Amino acid sequence: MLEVTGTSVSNKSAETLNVLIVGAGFGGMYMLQKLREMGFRVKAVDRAKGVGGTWYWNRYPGARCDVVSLDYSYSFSDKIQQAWTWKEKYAAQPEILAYAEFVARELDLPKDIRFETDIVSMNFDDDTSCWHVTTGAGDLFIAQHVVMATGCLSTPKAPDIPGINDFRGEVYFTSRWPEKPVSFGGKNVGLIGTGSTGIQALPELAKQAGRMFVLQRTPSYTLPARNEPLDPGYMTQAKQNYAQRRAEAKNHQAGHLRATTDRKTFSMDEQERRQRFEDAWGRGGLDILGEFGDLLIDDKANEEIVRLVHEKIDTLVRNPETAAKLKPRSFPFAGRRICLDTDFYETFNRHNVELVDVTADPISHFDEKGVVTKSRRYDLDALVLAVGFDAMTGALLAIDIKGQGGRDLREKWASGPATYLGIAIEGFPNLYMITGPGSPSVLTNMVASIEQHVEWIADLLAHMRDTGQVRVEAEEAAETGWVKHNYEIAKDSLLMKANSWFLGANVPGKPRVFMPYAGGLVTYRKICEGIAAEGYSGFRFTDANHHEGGIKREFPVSEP
Ligand code: N01
Repeated sequence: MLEVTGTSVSNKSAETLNVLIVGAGFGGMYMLQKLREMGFRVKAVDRAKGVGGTWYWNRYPGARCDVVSLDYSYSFSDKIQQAWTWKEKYAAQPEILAYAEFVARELDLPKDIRFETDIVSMNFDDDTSCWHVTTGAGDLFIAQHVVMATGCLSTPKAPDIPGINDFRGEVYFTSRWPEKPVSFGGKNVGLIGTGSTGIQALPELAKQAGRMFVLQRTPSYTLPARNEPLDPGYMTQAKQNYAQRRAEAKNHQAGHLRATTDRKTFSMDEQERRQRFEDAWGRGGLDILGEFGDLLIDDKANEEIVRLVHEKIDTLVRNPETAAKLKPRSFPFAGRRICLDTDFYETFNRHNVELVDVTADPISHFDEKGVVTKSRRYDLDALVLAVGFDAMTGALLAIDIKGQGGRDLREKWASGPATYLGIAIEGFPNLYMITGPGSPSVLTNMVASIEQHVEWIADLLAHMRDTGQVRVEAEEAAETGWVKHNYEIAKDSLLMKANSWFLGANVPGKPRVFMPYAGGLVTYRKICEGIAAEGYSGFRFTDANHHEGGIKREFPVSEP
């Protein structure tokens, strides 16, 4: 039997690759296409039965992207962007999954993806500078490089609620929603979680449920999406102007088109300011952020937008007690990720919906029939859990990753993730992350960030091939500097003033470290380009001739 450091693998022969990609969501799909085009022998694996990542798993009713579909799509292929026609301003999950499947078919990706394959361990072999990667079924890949396209929000958070396993009714995780439609007709349904996911799911669940109990611990700030069908004429015109649209999006720190301004909130009188807020609220989406440039910087300006949201809740929700409970007060607007909704507040006017404030009346436990709070019990037929994710590090640390000299990633990151650019990790050579912690990722349009990372990693691998390098690793000083830079940028921002998943605060015991890079995608891209132009400063390379193991490893091109 073939033995891999600490892990026994089956005696099936190992598959040898230049690059293994873990994950076949938007990141893994593009990485696969890019490296295949460059002639690398590359494969991707994914635990799902198909492509799409987030959009494969999060099939809950109401799931929708809150970046406009024209921007939340690949820009790397004009053929693809011309061939695909979006139906809605903000695409719903089925449409985005259909898009991912369309791209996969167009590029013939599935032939190089092994689905229903979990990676459980990865060991770096110092002698050969290769990764030995083991699947849950005991199969082995030996790859010189591994790209982790494992997603930022892909590992569901465990619901830390006493007795939840005693509940005998139906239980659904929004992040692992069944493929077959679920019927809640006439049932008593409980919903836990009022972040982006719960806010999207509630209006759809409430339409079906007999009674709907929303167990809210912390209210979120949500803005009306004002989603609408995309007029075919508009779509045709948008396709004609795609190149310009993509170029403009590239110049935006968030990676998608959004109005920006230097105008200050208090540069105009109350009435004028109010009119601007009203107009932006009416247009929907994140337009409101383009009205004043200091809303997310200046505390007093931020209080103005908080006041607006509170007043809107009072207008939209008929029951004043319910309205009061729905008002976020414990953190600034955008301290946590802003949500976009369709009829979230209006749903509380339905006769079958009840808001339960589980901060005021905490959940004591679940029993087999339902949930018991300090003062009441709620018998339930079904429970929907929209409790979030072990974000950014969860999927990476779920795998037992041992780097150079057997260094353990879980130990290295015990007090929080440390990376260089959110792409590489000191002590873990030839390993790359797409949208890893320390990169703009979740603070931007994910597809834009993914494309930037895929292209940068591809260039790095091309550079290695061209210069005969077999090994690349981040230098310790570079990584320490990047971690410090990340902290300096985030430390005074509103993002530090809320217990958010950005900080790991939603997972008990997780270190409190602000994980994404808050300096913006344009700035970040320039830094990455500068580093590449300097011959990849902060990275140490080893060429084939100086490799300690003395190997001469080449990058064979794949067979036609
Ligand atoms: O998760 P969350 P999410 N008892 O962590 C509650 C992306 N996304 O899945 O705040 C009671 O935001 C928790 O309460 P609290 C987007 O980036 C994108 O909604 O901890 N409640 C909170 O209300 C988003 O930010 C789209 O007090 C418990 C909720 O569960 C990210 O995914 C759509 C609890 C979790 O909110 C995560 O959003 C949807 C407990 N024990 C999501 N444990 C797009 O449109 C947790 N909660 C692209």
